Order: sequence, then C-alpha cells, then structure tokens
Amino acid sequence: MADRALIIIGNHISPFVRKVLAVCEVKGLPYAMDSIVPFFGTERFARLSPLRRIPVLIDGDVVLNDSSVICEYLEDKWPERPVLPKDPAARAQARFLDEYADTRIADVLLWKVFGRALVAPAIFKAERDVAAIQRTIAQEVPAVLDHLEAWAPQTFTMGDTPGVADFSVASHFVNYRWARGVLDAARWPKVHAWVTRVEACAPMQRLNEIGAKILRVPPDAHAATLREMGVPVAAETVGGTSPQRGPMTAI
Ligand SMILES: N[C@@H](CCC(=O)N[C@@H](CS)C(=O)NCC(=O)O)C(=O)O
Repeated sequence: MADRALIIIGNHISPFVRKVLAVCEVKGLPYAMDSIVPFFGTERFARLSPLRRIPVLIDGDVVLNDSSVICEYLEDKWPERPVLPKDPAARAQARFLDEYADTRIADVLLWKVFGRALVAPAIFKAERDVAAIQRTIAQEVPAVLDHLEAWAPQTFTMGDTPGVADFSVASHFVNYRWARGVLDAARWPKVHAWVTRVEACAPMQRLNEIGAKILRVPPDAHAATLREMGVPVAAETVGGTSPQRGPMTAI
C-alpha cells in the first residue's frame, strides 16, 4: 500500500488516464487528481510532461509520463493484485495489446473520430469534419476491429480478472461511443463481449461514469465536479486557460 497519495495529472475524459486510474483502483492505491485539459497545461505542466500529454504520475520525487510506463511502474512497485500476467509469453502479448491500443486504436478511434468530433470543435474551435470522421469509420475502423476479433480473450487477458491490456483496449471504445461511434455486435461479437465485460467491472464502470460527467462540464468546473463525485483532488494544479498544441498533438 502506498504511504502517501499518488498525484495523477490527467482527466477522466482521456482513455489513457482511465487506464492508469483503473490500475490504481485495482491495486487499492490512494491518489489525488489534478484534473486538467492537456491542451491548457501551464509551463509547469510542460516541464513535467515534455510531450504536453496526460497522464503524468507523481509519486514523491518520481515523475513519470506515458500510461504504459506508469502502469508498469505501479505493477513493479506494488505487485500484489497484479495487472499483467506472470507467464512471460502472456505478459508480452498483453503488453503488445496495450501498445496496439495506445498507437493504432488511439490513432483511429481517439484522434480521427473522438478528436475530430469533440476535441477539435470544443478546444480548437475548428469545424467538425464529418466527412473525414465517416471516412475513418468506413475505411480504417473495420481493420482494427478485425484484428481485435482475432485477439479477444474468452474472459480477460489475465484470465479471471481484468488487467492493463483489457483496460487499455476497452477505454478507447468509451470515447468512440461518446463520439457516437458504434461497435457492431453482430460483426465483431467477441470484441463486443470483451469490451462489455471490461466496462462492467467495478473500477471501469465508475471511471467511465465520471468521464461522461466531466465531458459535460466546462474545464473550470472539472475539479468541483470531481469533488462532488467523491474523487480526491490535488491541492495544486498545472492547468491553464488557453489552448496550446504540444509537439505531438494529433488533431
Ligand atoms: N502514449 C501516451 C498518449 C497520451 C496522450 O496522447 N494523451 C492525450 C490525452 S487523451 C494528450 O495528452 N494529448 C495532448 C496532445 O496531444 O497535445 C500515453 O499512453 O500516455
């Protein structure tokens, strides 16, 4: 058990952040949220996160970036209630699924659908490019889902309990749905069953509920909304007020 609360700079709207939070919840690690919109991060945020991305984990003097790096740190430091399989082959496969979610699924479902549908208009005041979204859904999403249909586990990637790879993949489908994307259960039944199973587990259900609520309130009300929902909020924030593009901003 952690002897002090971890600080997570992030936002429940982000699938990468919900993955990290789910791991903290599974492991029973106390944390406080500095809920920011990454595009509004201050200069201090840029120093803590060189790519200006969330999540960032602060554990005392340790500052870490990237959701997968953070989850492996949590797994190494608090191995009880594991979130990665022990068997080397299964562990490597779980890591690849997580990587596939962070790169390809994120590129298609998050940046090209959710980003264009919700982030571009809300943050960058850009017009919603409906034609581009529809092109992605028709031309790119099916191949991603075909791969996942072949890889979908019977229950979870770890067997009876969900782990990092399950949280990582399933989280993206929540944002996809928020952007009105539909996962066709008849065409991809195994993916649909897997994602539904992961979403139904306690930490994910709650985290997605918080994300859905945060999505509906303006950034300056995020912290208050979290407090109302019983989420501990960090005393200091690295959140700013004007949009900035990071070196790898994908929309
Ligand atoms: N590979 C990174 C991706 C993190 C990421 O892209 N986070 C988004 C929020 S969902 C972000 O901070 N975007 C800001 C930007 O791209 O400028 C991870 O796994 O943590």
